[in-house]
Amino acid sequence: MAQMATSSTDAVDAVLEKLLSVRGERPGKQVALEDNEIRMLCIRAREVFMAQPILLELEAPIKICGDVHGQYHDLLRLFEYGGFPPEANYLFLGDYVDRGKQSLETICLLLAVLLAFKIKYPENFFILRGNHECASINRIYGFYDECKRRYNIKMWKTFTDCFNCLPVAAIVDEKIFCCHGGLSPELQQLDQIKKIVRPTDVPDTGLLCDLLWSDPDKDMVGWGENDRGVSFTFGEDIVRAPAARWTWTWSAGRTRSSRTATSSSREGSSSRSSRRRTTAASSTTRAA
Ligand SMILES: [Mn+2]
Repeated sequence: MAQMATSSTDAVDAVLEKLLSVRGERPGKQVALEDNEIRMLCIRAREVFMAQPILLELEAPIKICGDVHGQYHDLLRLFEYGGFPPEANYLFLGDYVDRGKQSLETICLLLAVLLAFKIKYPENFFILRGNHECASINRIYGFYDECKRRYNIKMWKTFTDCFNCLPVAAIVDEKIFCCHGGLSPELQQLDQIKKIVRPTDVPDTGLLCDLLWSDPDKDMVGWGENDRGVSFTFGEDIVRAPAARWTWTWSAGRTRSSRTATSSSREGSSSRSSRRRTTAASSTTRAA
């Protein structure tokens, strides 16, 4: 017990080692973490999130990654390709759980990396909240079932407490705005994001909902209906309007929320997954 208390970093390292032990193994190979190891990750990561701003201010160079959705072996390959932290800096844009078969390994690896490098490399690794880091969504799309099948319902609730504290947006080098979904008709200035109080569920409407749910539409002018039944779509003119004040480009990770679950054996799919859509709008200049 005394050992647990004094060596929490060692505990994270031990979890990290277990999670990485399946590198190079067949996709689908599971990692058996202890119930208390996962709980430790959730509780400590929650503390880290609450100590961070809800709107992260980051510096380039940083690799920005879209949805992983429980495809753990794709995540491992992504790190192999881009460099394992802290060799490269990363910002993940949300949607770690649901759809794929290994949501638990996926979110645990991301939390373990976050914790392992927090002290030594505090500016190297960040994760944002996606619309699936929300109890009412991941109750339905796979994560709840995986928690219940492999551990227990209490574990799912522990993750919910952690997800409710995730940061929701980031700005890289004061000009690249990043979030899981997109813009909001309510978003007039970035300070509004900083005023969102955590822990929080994702509401059905409003600024937080839009940051996680809205979609760009190149054929749209202004704001439009979203066929997800949640939030809005928006056109290029909407991206350019706040850019007049903020001088930004814009990057979002997003996938459809009504498609079927996927196989975990998606070798070769990492860089061209139709389920990972990372958009970088063109740079705009500050208006006079
Ligand atoms: Mn998604």
